[in-house]
Amino acid sequence: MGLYLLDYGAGNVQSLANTLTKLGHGFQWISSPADFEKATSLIFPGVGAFGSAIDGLVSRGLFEPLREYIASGKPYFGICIGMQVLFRSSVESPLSKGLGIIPSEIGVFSNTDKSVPHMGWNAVEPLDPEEKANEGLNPRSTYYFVHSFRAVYDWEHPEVAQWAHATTQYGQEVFLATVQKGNVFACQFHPEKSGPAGLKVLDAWLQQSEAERTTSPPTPRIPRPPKAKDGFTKRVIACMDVRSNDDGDLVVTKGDQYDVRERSSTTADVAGAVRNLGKPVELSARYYASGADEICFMNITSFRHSPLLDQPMLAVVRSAAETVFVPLTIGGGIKDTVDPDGTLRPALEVAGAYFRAGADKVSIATEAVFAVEKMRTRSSADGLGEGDGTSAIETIAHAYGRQAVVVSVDPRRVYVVPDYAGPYKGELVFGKSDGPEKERGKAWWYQCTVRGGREDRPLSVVQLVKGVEKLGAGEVLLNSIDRDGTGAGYDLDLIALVRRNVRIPVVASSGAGRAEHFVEVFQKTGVEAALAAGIFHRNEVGIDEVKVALTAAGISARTI
Ligand code: 1PR
Repeated sequence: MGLYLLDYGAGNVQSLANTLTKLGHGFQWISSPADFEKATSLIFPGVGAFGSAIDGLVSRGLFEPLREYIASGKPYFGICIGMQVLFRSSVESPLSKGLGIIPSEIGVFSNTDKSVPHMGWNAVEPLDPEEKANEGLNPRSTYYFVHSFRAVYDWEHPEVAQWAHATTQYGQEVFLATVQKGNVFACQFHPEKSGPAGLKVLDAWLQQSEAERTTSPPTPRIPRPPKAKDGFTKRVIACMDVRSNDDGDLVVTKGDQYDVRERSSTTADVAGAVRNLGKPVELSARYYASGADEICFMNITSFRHSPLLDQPMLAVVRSAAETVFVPLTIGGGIKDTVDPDGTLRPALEVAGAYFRAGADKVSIATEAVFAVEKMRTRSSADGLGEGDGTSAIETIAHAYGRQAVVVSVDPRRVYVVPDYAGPYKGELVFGKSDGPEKERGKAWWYQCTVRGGREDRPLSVVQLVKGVEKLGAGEVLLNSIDRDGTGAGYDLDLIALVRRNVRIPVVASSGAGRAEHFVEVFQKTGVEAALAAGIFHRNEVGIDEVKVALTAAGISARTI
């Protein structure tokens, strides 16, 4: 008897388990249909794509028992897809039928006025602030959302409006952030990834007695028009490049233009030891406490052979996820690998291992370049080529949803004469006459590299990002080898070029040296997020200082 969690075998459910442990609530997993009988409260942390969630429930024989559990009036808390499955259907997977408890359909965000997926921290506005059961929500807080599909708030449709509990605005669209009726409460955001504010939502529900969790709202709810409130914030991300040092310890390191070894003081061209800036799990806890909106770990020696069984980064993610309740991205080595016994581990399985360890997104660099090169050999009307369904991007996005797939880009400038007439002519950026000396009178394009900048490829950054967007990536993490570790500020030309060419969110990276650089990149390029490494590791600028600078400049940022 007691609290059960439902896992249908996809995505990061470990984070919810960690959150409940942190809050001091015991739980068990639903492992067979019979467990629904024993459950007196149920949380369903659905992640991934609507269709794979439904297929996962059906193939495990859990779909009907779940519907019966909810119909029996016992308390239910759904998260993300755990909310969407309550609906009749979703345009994401037209052939899959939902539970049909809420008589409406999940639609898709328009990307004409904003990037999609809706990825980041946004405000949640309870429709009736007086309602007793507002489930720990604070209209002054923000919560972490990551989804492309949403339930529109149709307040003139009474059968749906009676479920509406709180709304969120993204661009011009107002959608259901939470639904509640009788024994059912569900949220589109991830409380387990929404820092202290999210933990409060889960705790508020769990602190109620089981009888209180089944209390109906005033019936019928009074339909209310949506409240206009754009509470979407810009994200500030801390990134850790992780590798073994020469003693074999896993450390956070940091390069200058991707070179992570100290320069010998006597002979400048002799490479010294790998720079050691701290331990990954400890640093991630520090960044969480100081307000990082997301945390990334990059395994920067993944170009070496790295079998899944012998992957120390899995342990790093597992430990970090025990104390860090904001999204975690893991990059490096998301590719087909071979175990020492010869067993092939496809990229999908590698990614799955990271999701089960506690990662929310995986980041793919080298394999993304190869996938786009391959797709460009298959002709298509849009000139981008066609995927064949086998790339890491396609297989992972299909199973876990595109929001779980980030493509990390490692471009380098290639300077050319201004009247260059080569294949990248249409993508040239021209140096300003008052710009840095080496740029004056020159033009350049951005070339893709693989294996951490060790190899140049015949592909431009524009070709790459357009290609990965088509293959199914949900976000671009845009580094710059020229700016990495320099503290000279972000490469605004590069970032604006990429922002113009895709509709998915873009994370600016490489070169941040001061809090003002974050203000500048948000004001001048319109990206959704900015990432830094060195200045945070060396304690030169705090994440809290960056947030203060953003707020002072009128840019929305999450405060804790
Ligand atoms: O190719 O899919 O296995 O992924 C490898 C990943 O490791 C890629 O995302 C690649 O960017 C990263 N990587 C590989 N080698 C290095 C290196 O530094 N030698 N790190 C490396 C890339 C860039 C960012 C850094 C920002 C901000 N480092 O991670 O955090 O540039 O730094 P700053 O704020 O200090 O300027 P695959």
